[in-house]
Amino acid sequence: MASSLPRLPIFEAIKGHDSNSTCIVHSKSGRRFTYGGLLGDVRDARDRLVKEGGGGIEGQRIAFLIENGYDYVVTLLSIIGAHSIAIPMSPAFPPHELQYIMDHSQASMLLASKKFGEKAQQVIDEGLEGTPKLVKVEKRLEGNKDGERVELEGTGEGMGGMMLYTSGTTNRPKGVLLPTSVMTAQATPLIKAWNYTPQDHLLHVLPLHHIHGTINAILAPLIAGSTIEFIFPFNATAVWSRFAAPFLETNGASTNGHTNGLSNGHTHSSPKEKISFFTVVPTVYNRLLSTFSDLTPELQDAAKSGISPSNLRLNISGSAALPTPTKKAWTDLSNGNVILERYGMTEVGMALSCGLSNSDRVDGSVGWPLPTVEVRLVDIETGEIIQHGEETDSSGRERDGEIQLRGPTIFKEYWRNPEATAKEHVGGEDGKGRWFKTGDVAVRRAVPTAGQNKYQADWASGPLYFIRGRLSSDIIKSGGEKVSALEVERELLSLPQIEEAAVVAVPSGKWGQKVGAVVMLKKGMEMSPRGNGRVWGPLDMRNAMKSRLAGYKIPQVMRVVEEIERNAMGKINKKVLVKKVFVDDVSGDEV
Ligand code: MLC
Repeated sequence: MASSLPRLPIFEAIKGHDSNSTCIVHSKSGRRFTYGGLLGDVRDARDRLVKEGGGGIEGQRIAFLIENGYDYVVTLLSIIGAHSIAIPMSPAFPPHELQYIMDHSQASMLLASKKFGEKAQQVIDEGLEGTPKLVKVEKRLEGNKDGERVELEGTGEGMGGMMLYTSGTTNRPKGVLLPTSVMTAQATPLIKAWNYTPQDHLLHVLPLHHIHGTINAILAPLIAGSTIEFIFPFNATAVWSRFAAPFLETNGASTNGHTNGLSNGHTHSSPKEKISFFTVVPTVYNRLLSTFSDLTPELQDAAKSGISPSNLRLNISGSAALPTPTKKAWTDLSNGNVILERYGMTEVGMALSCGLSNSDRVDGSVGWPLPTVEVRLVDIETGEIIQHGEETDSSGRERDGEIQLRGPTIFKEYWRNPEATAKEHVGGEDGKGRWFKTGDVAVRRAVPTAGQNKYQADWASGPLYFIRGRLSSDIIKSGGEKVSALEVERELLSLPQIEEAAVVAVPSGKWGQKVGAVVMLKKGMEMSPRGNGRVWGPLDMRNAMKSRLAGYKIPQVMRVVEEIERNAMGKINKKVLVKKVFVDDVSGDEV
């Protein structure tokens, strides 16, 4: 059996780390895995994959459903190690959505842990277009003992990578292909910008089918040699307890007072290292802030120490705009820890980030272009490139521009969708390559107190970027999840009760935005099938959508109207519609 892995930067980095240092911790069980064992496990898993695939599986798409933890990391890396394309899927999605991903990607295998074996079987049973092989992934209770013997060979790059499905301005999610070279290019600037080191201990609470949870919070820390500790699903009390753990008087035991005696005879004590790195979405900060007062006074004190700047060295927020009151409340609670904001997207990884020094974590700003990322703003009114120094118009107003990006961090293509790939890019007139059109709008503004730390961060200087919104009102960001209004409309229209539907972003304190639906019912279908003489309403809609869409995509609010207004072109003005129809909901769930 082959004993080598390809010479990819991620494997070179892992091989270079202290083999005894911890790469992964499972927070709940206290189970730990070292860098030394990781490569051996990746190699063995890769060998098994190749065998299951019957030989050359280079370039093949391999989907997987595995819980957050060591087995997920080994699986992801083993697929890359086979030069195949890894498709991490969300176990929270209904089979219907997973089936779409399997079919669209033409995946040749579906790997599943024991926990998600049944779900994987359901996906296969849905009747897929192809005949992917279902492969069971055994749980690893400890790391490989043979890790240091793994050799790296060859030139590395091949046809492998990762593909993430993301919603946008089309009615079906798109597969964003990130070759291994792009994955590395996305991860390495973060190590420089955020100074990831082997001393960092990251608390990981995010889903693992997104760029935030994978590139920022797995690949970058692994390349840097940091420790990643998983708690999933996110649970505010568990996270508070974990921040507090190193600072509780009753040390030497877990926060609930005991160690975990495991059935296999191993005893793992609850992790006690202080958390130095935390990267999440605004909704998670909101949840933590709103649950803090439920903690006991002892836990509150310890948790406050845990998130104070001298312990939690870096708290990052991204994937959606961070409300200033949330940022401020966190700074107050943590005794001065300022949340760092950055801007990214599945297609580009991270593009802009504030700097490490507190004066560079500017309110409302997502900072500067990260190393290697080229950014330009294209005036949304005139179509001109906004040159440096021309950030305001003749009347002194700031010019809104679409963010366009290029460089080694940009994705290769939308899978099997050359039209969308072409549509979202614009040619580079200077011959240096095309630009990706993000669809996000920003202004550039100098802030005299920021960007003065060149010795620390040469990239964090000059005017900063401030996000203003999106070009398309068909993209909704709810709790850091991106939702395509068109995709939800498509599913609503498949219901026998619905004649017309418009899906809109309803402002929400809890989620940033929540998904709202305005619908017209079909004549004769106005009554709920559940009887009681009730009119078909939001509960019926949510029930009907459960098997079709992931929970966060299902409209949280719905209004039935007699008519949905359209302009002469037949288009719905969603900005007007949402104000008119959801007027009461605008601040309905402020935290
Ligand atoms: C869950 N629910 C949501 C939701 N998440 N509703 C709206 N928006 C969301 N984001 C619903 C569920 O369907 C469920 O409904 C109810 O809320 C409770 O669900 P839960 O499973 O208990 O989830 P919860 O703990 O509430 O999750 C909240 C969350 C999660 C914030 C922890 O949404 C999350 O992890 N978001 C992060 C997503 C992320 O990683 N984004 C990065 C994308 S990458 P019901 O009806 O069943 O009760 C990207 C690029 C970049 O954007 O720059 O980073």
